[in-house]
Amino acid sequence: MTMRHLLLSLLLASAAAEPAAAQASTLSVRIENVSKTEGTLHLCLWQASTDYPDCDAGEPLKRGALPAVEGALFEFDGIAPGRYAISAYHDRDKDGRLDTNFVGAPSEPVGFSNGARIRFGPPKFEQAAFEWPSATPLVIQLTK
Ligand SMILES: [Ca+2]
Repeated sequence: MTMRHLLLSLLLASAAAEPAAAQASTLSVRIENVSKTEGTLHLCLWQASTDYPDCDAGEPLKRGALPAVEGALFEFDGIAPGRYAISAYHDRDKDGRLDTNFVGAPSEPVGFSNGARIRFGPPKFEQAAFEWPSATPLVIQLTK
């Protein structure tokens, strides 16, 4: 074995020994179009799930909450590379859930990653999905 081959073998061995978690990074997402600075912003980070985007009753990978303020930045720590989607809502009355009207449509502002929107129902995971790490900053626009 030549020195060059030995070095290459060592490099490959160390790369293979590297745990996948070492590539995990902090996923930052900015919430825009927050119309009122009262209440709480709720965020859910999902991997492919049929529960998407039900942040209250579903089982997301991670959840987060922070005070409602325009441009609020939330960070999900230790996110491995992969395909994800985020759902968010503004809990204006601070009752800890997304209020809905008589036809089941949200009566509090909601937002989805990838610019997905409600059209005759909530977006599917695939419509809101993005690849992490992302080359562009993640921004969610709330809409009522
Ligand atoms: Ca609420």
